[in-house]
Formats: sequence, C-alpha cells, structure tokens
Amino acid sequence: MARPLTIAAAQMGPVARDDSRAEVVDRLLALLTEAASRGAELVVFPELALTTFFPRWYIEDPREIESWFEPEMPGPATKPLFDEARRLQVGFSLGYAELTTDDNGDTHRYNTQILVERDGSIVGHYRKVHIPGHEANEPWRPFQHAERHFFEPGTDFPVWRCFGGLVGMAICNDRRWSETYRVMGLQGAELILIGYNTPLYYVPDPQQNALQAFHNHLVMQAGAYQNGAFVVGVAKGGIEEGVDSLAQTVIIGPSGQIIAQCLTTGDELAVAKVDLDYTDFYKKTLFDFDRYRIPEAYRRISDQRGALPPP
Ligand code: CDT
Repeated sequence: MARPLTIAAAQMGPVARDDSRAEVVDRLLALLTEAASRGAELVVFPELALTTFFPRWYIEDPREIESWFEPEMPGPATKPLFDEARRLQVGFSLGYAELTTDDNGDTHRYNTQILVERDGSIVGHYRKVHIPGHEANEPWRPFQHAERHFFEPGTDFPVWRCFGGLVGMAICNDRRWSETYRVMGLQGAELILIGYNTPLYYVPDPQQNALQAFHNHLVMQAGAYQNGAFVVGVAKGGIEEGVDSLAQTVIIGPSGQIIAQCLTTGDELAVAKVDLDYTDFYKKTLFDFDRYRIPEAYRRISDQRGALPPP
C-alpha cells in the first residue's frame, strides 16, 4: 500500500433531547478509543452529533435555539474529545450546529462539519449547502423537519490536503445531489466524509419510505464511483425521540463497492484500511477528467436550456 489510511465510521444511535453535551461526548470518546485500538487514524462522526436532531421541533425562543448551537469549537464540553484525539494521535470529523458572529456583530447559524488532524488542529470547516425541509411551522406533520428555519446555507465544497490525500466533506441532504461530489471531484477529492440524520418516514411523500436505504447507498456509491473517490457515510440512526432514522453507515471505495458497513442502529464502528492511491484506478482511466470531460459542451447544453421556451 502506498498511501494507507485506516478509517473508522463512528455511527451513533439516538441522542435524547435531555442528554447533556458531556454525556454525548463520553459516547464519542468511547467510539474514538475503540477506533484507536483498532488502528484507526481518522474517525468520522455523524451530522449534529452533539445533540438530538433538534430541527424536528419548531422552536421560536431565540435563547432555546441558541442552546442547541456551539459558539466555539472546541468549547468546554468538546475539549476532552480534542485532547484525547491528540493524545491518541487520531484525527476526526464531527458534525455540529455552529453559531458565529461576523465583523458587523451579526450572528449566523450553520449546520457544520469540521475536520481535525491528528495533532488536534482544525484543518477544515464545511457548512451544509443543501438545507432540506421547511422554513415555517407545519403543525400538520407528525414531526417537523425545520432545518431551513434554523440554518443558513453554506456556499462551497472545499477540499483540504490532509491525512495523506485530498479530503472533502458534505452533510446529509448534500449526498443526494450529484454536484456535491462533482465539485469536490473536480478539485481532485480522494476521500469524502458525510454525516447524516435521515428519518425513515418522509412526510411529503411516504412512498419513498421503503426506498430510504436504497437511495442512501445509491447516491453515495454513485458519487464515489463517478469521481474515483472513497466516500464515508455515517448515520445517527435508530429511534430518537420517537422518530426512526436510517442507520446503514458505510465506507465505499472508488469502485463504488461497499468495503465496510455497520450492522446495528446504535453506537458502532465500521473500520477499513484503505489505500488512497487506489483512487488512481478510476481517476486515471474511465474518469480521467482532463482527458474525457468536455466542459465546453456542458456549457453549450446549459446555454441552450436557458434559451428554450417555457413548457
Ligand atoms: N438531515 C438531513 O439533511 N436529512 C434529510 C432528510 C430530508 S427530509 C426533509 C436527508 O436528505 O436525509
């Protein structure tokens, strides 16, 4: 192996509304410790890993909203995770609700994932671009998916040189969109880390419920293959505050094949030792973008589409 990397996808089971950050961080520490004992150099935790998936409630009290967000990272509750990761020389990626204040003193709320190197330094911040669900309260629903009430969208899909390769991140709904992978693929991404919370009951169209697991793997396996990249998809699954969510955490290779998968809906690791050089088999053959992609043709097609009369 020329560029070996042992990756642990750290699936989480449910987090209750009343669970404290300290209780959750204890669970993350247990997963991190087990991952290190199995040789992991990078541990990937899910979306909004520090709390329950709070967008299932339409919360209006600004102070209550802020209580779900982290104004600093690491903060007092998360510092033990950073300290232990540095001690074990294990990097990690963590999803959480980020509260920031800009130079004008305005606050912003994002659904964020960070990438932390083995020395405990934060090398990358990614802010979720595709924010699903709804803006207003929809009381007729059995539960809300009010992400658009809580979060502003991010604006790009950067990749970072770390862990011996080029690494990007995406969050939950992003994984369903082909652009997510292609924007990173065009920057040479070799490893894409994705956390998710996916309710099995899709309120706007329950016909899709039975296809949730199929769609989850379909999009990530296609994204991996079409961009010659490894993809790690990590769930917070199980029945959380009465809402059943998809588990099926996976590590996928550039061939599109699943290399490792969780079996339960609770806290569990899927571990794989991969070789980042394996991406060459796809990036330098079928998906040699420089040789085979025709950006000019794509531009012309989208120009023509803009010129078409409305249906
Ligand atoms: N967290 C997240 O993005 N979940 C969405 C659910 C879509 S239903 C509003 C997902 O794509 O899995």
